[in-house]
Amino acid sequence: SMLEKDLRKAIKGEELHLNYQPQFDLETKKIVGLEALLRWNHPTYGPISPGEFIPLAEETNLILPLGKWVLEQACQQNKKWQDEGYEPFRIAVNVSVKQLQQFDFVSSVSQILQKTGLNPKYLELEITESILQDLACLKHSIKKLRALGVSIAIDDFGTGYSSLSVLYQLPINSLKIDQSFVRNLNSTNRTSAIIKTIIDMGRNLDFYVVAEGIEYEDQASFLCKNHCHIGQGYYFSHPLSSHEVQKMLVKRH
Ligand code: G
Ligand code: G
Ligand code: MN
Ligand code: NA
Repeated sequence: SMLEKDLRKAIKGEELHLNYQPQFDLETKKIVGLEALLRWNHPTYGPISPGEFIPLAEETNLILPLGKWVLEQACQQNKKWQDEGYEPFRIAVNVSVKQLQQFDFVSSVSQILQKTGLNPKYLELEITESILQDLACLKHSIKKLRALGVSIAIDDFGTGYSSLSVLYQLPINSLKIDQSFVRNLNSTNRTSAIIKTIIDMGRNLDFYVVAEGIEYEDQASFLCKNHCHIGQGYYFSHPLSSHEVQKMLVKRH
C-alpha cells in the first residue's frame, strides 16, 4: 500500500520521533520513569497515530527495523540525560510480539545497550498481555532479557488472556493496569474492586503496579490510597518532547 511505502521511507528519513510520558511515584510524586511513545509526522497527512501504523508495521514486518530504531533512540536519549547530570530513571519501550519472536531479539537488545552505553537497569520493555498466549516460546526470551538486567512490564493488564499461573511463571517486574479500568473507576463499584484486586495481587507477587490513563485527581488519590506504586496519565503529564522532558528533570547534586 501507499502507507506502507511511506512508512518505509519514514524509517529512513526524519519523519519519526519519540515522545516521552512521565511516570510518577504515587506517594512521593517524583518522576521514576518515562514511557517512550512513537510519533510519525507524515509529510502530507500530518501526524499519524501509532494505533494506526503499528498494526500495518506488524503485518509487513517493518516493525522489526522500526522497533530497533525506537529502542536505540530511547536508550541513547536516556543515556544522554544521565550524562548531562540529571537524576537517572528508567525508560519504558513498547515491544511488539513480532520483535520478541525473532531469534536474535535478545542479542539485538544487548547490542543496543552496548552501543549506547545505557545501564540495562534503566531499560524496561513493555509487552502486551495478549501475547502471553504464546507463552512457551516467549518465556525463554523474557528470562534471557532479565538475565541481561532489563526489566519487563506487562502492558494493558486485565484485558488479555493471561491466567494467574502465567504471572508467577514469568520473571516480570511490573503490571500496568489497563487504562479502561481507571477510566471507569467512578462509574461502578465493580471497577474499583477489580483495581484493588489487581494491586493486591501484584504487590503480593512482588511486582510494581502501574496505573495508566489517570486523568483526574480523585483517580490518583484512589490509586494512592490503595497502594498502587506508580501513576501515568494526562492528570500528571501528557507525552512530552525530549526538550519538554528536560525542563522538568532534576540535576543530581
Ligand atoms: O501514544 P499513543 O496512545 O497514541 O499509542 C497508541 C498505541 O501505540 C499504544 O497501544 C502504544 O502502546 C502503541 N505504541 C506507541 N509507541 C510504540 C512503539 O514504539 N512500539 C510499539 N510496538 N507500540 C507503540
Ligand atoms: O498501550 P499503551 O499503554 O502503551 O498506550 C499508551 C497510550 O495511552 C499512549 O498513546 C498515550 O498517549 C495514551 N495516554 C496516556 N495517558 C493517557 C490519559 O490519561 N488518557 C488517555 N485517554 N490516553 C492516555
Ligand atoms: Mn505501553
Ligand atoms: Na497500556
